[in-house]
Amino acid sequence: MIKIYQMEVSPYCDKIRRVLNFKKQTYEVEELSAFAIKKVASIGKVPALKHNETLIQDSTQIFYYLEEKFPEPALIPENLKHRALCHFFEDWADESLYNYDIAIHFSLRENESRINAIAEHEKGWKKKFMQKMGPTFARKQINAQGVGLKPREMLLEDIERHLTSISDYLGNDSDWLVGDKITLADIAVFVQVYAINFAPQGAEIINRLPNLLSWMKRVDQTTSG
Ligand SMILES: N[C@@H](CCC(=O)N[C@@H](CS)C(=O)NCC(=O)O)C(=O)O
Repeated sequence: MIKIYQMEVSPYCDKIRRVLNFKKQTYEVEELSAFAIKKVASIGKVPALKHNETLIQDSTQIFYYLEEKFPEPALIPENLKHRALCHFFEDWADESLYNYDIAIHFSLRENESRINAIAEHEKGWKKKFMQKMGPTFARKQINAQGVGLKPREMLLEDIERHLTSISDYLGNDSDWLVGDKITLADIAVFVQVYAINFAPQGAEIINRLPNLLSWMKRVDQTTSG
């Protein structure tokens, strides 16, 4: 039995759901209150995944565990250079792009109602607390990381540069980021771009990039449950 402990809105949880969908594995999800994550996951982050009696934390660790347990269809290329590129894409998506998802929603204060996607899973005072304080906590996180300190214009320029780079890298002749099959790289990058697309400024950029748009549709169709 596979169970994902998640917050639905988290791109890292989306990543793991999509990996399992692609591998045709059935799973349960348990939505965690932000206040309860530590009780399940010692590192204090979701996703965590339980497979039989084994608990794994961190989406990268979870991914490699799943790739080993359920090797077909593979999401890691055989070619070593492709494998390395896949790793670089995943790490860039997880460690860089993610911060732009948080920044576009919470540095740009007109988008901070995005917090409701998290708060709707809380009850009573926790819901009110999350609605009121969630944006402040998110800003604290990206300010400490650095992206949150960038002025609005610089932030949007950065995001445009990142998204345009994905689009240009794909060109109009590549279906996938690495090699000729879907890999972890596509899923890891897609979930972050998908999250950025919820902000109107992100959607406005994405909608100007036809190669990116058609790739997003392809990844979504291939990995939806
Ligand atoms: N490197 C981790 C990052 C996971 C992560 O940052 N998860 C966020 C949700 S998107 C989280 O659990 N935040 C809760 C918190 O920081 O309290 C992974 O790949 O799983």
